[in-house]
Amino acid sequence: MDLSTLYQAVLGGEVDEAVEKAKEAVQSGATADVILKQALLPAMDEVGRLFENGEYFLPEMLAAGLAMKNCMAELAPHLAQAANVKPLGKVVLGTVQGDVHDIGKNLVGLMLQGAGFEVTDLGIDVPRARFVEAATQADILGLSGLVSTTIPEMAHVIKALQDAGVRDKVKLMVGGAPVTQEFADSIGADGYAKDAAAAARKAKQLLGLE
Ligand code: B1M
Repeated sequence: MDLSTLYQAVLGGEVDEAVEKAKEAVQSGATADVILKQALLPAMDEVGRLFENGEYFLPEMLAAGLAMKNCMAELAPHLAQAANVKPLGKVVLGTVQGDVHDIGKNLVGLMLQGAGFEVTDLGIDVPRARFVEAATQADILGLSGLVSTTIPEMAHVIKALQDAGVRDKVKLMVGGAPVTQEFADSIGADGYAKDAAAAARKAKQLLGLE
């Protein structure tokens, strides 16, 4: 299956065209994994590159992001088919305060669901108090951040958990493009995952299931 037209449609922010191509790709038998790896993720990387070079501006990045999100909605049922009936554990996910990126977080959520976790998504720009509130109902708290100026908020969330006396009740996983293992260690997170597949593996490890 030639996925280059899907790639081009996402890159160009042509939402309807992209969704159409994503549907065609699914119908032709391409797996969600292949569609992501060969078309959608490379398109987002290219958008980032063009933005960095000043060839794309916010509206183009927004349109491409929207196209990507709509395509992911087509893939979601294929990514989130959990094999287990009883959830492996509860994960609460959110993008930290000040940050509105959610495509990667949503993908992480889908992969976690696919791996058998129950996932609650708090959305974007989540105030630390919301994470603290959620901590008592979760086995794992997952923080996502995409901008280097917003990821320090992750340390503030940990401090807020400590201040509320609930830090030890929950495992904390962090991720997002500027996040590294070193950063995760430096703020005292329990785990870091580079991508959505790694996040599902890390969640199992954190709960001693792997
Ligand atoms: Co923005 N943006 N953006 N953006 N954006 C980036 C991140 C940037 C790298 C682009 C660039 O300059 N090359 C850059 C950040 C630079 C930096 O600080 N290092 C940037 C910037 C600067 C900005 C603004 C500040 C621009 C402005 O206003 N001047 C602004 C920020 C607004 C804010 O948050 N306050 C902004 C806005 C936007 C849009 C709204 C237009 C849109 C977001 C739409 C949306 O998310 N709904 C957008 C987009 C689309 C991007 C790029 C192009 C694509 C991001 C994406 O979805 N990638 C991005 C460039 C890039 O990434 N190459 C860029 C695909 C996604 C699947 O990958 O999100 O990395 P990712 O998620 C991965 C992993 O990181 C990991 O797993 C995911 C799946 O494999 N992961 C986790 C993520 N969360 C995890 C959590 C985990 C574990 C793993 O555990 C809990």
